[in-house]
Formats: sequence, C-alpha cells, structure tokens
Amino acid sequence: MRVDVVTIFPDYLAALDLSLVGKARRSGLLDLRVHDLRDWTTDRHRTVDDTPFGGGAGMVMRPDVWGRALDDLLPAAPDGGHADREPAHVEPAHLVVPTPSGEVFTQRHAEALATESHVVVACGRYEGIDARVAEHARAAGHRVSELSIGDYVLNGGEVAALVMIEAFGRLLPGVVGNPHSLVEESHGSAGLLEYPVYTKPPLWEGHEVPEVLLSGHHARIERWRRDQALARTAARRPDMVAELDVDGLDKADLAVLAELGWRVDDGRLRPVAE
Ligand code: JD8
Repeated sequence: MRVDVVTIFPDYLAALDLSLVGKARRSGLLDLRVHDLRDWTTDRHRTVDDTPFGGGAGMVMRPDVWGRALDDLLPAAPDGGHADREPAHVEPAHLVVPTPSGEVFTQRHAEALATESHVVVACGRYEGIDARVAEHARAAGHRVSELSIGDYVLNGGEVAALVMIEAFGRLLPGVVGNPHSLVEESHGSAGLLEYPVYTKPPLWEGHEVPEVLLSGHHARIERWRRDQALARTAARRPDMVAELDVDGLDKADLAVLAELGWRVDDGRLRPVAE
C-alpha cells in the first residue's frame, strides 16, 4: 500500500518510523511518503493560509496550495478529468481528511482503508482547510473521507493521521507477526472489548493472577476470558452490547449477559431496566 501524508509539520509523522509501522516501511509492505505542503506554495513567504471569508477568528488553509499538492499526489481522476495525466488504469486513491467535524473513525474504517492500494492523508492546521478542496476532489471522482478520531479538539490533523495510519497499517498482511492476535482484539469481529491479560510474576504487590489462568484448562480459560470480555463491555461500553449480533452468542454468553442485566427482545439485546 502507498500512503502519502501532506502537512506543514512533517516531523510530526516521524513516529511512523518506529515499531511495526516503521518495520513495514523498511520491508516494503508500506510505502509511506510524508510531504511538506509548503513545497506547493508559490510566494517567497511560502504562505498556506489566509483570513476566513465571513470573518471570525483564526486563519483558513488556502485551496490553491492544497489543490496543487493533491493534483500531484492523487492519480488521474477516474472520470479522466485530467487528459494530460497517465492512462486511466491507474489505481484510484482514497483521500482522507482528518477533521473534528468528520464521521467518527472506527475499526470498520481501518479495515476498509487497509484494503486500499493508495491513501492520501491531508493534515490541516489553523481553523481547517478551505471546504472546496474536499468538494473538488469528490467532483473529480476521488473517494474522499472526512474522519474524526474522537469528540475532542486537537490543533491539527497530524495526530489523527498517526492514529489512522497505525490503525489501518497494522492490518496489512504481514505487518502484525501473528495475524491471529488481530482476531481477538477489542472492536474486532466479536464486537467485544478485550479480556484482562496477565503475565509473570503470579503474585505481584499482593495481587494474584486469576487461578483459572494458571490451571492449563484451556476450555475453562476460554470461558473465563469470554465472560470477562462480556462483563467489561457491559460495564464500559453498553452501546457495543446493544449492537452485538445475538446469533453470535451461545447459551453461556446469554446467561452471563442476563446476569449483567441484558435480555434478548425480538432478536436484539436490550438492558432489562429498559
Ligand atoms: C484536523 C485544524 C484545528 C479544529 C479550530 C482548533 C480529527 N478528533 C479531532 N479533533 N480535532 C481534530 C482536528 C483538528 C484540526 C484539524 C483535525 C485541522 N484543526 C481546528 C476546529 C477548531 N481548530 C480531529 N481528526
């Protein structure tokens, strides 16, 4: 997969040289390129922002500078908008624009982006990027996703880019050593939060490891972990319990959920209290 990131703070993305994503870059599994938006400015002050139409505080990032950058990085528009560009069989790219006003990024988005051959991430700063930039890319036939990593305000899109690139980059085949470990993760296909994990020593600061985990009894361990995942999810993310696919739950799951105050009502899980 190729990933292009455009930002006025390229050093912010240096963290992607580290760990599994860094290894994936060095092994060629991930072709990640970080670009300085100012390379597409034309004035000697390398200006990327201007005052907002309609007034208000702060500055807005200019469409012309972003337009030149994305014209260079987004392949020929599927609708053949740019006759002077390379032939149409070029792999389309998916433009991702981090923004607090975007759809909330989830593991589903990470799984979808991990299937792309080319992703371009536009990191804004100031009050944001002129809205016509995303509009123009959509009009040119590119897939554009405006995504937020959560309901809090950051100073720019770089941190969100780090989060998203790690989230979909680690799903690329070969990046995570043991793909099985991807299966049981929070927000994975089970739709549950992870069970608690423990390692040596068995007694630490007076805290013991749950006996069942030392038993070697794999069926009892699996059942305990499932019960823990159900309990954690019910306690911390009742919204996820309500979304659980009842067909994916066995009798023991339903018994545990009943203990936790959940019942099945015409095929959906509902809190008993409701
Ligand atoms: C992109 C500029 C700063 C935002 C005025 C503060 C994502 N979950 C998220 N929170 N914040 C962002 C985010 C913030 C950004 C930009 C993403 C570009 N800013 C702006 C509007 C209010 N300043 C984000 N993903």
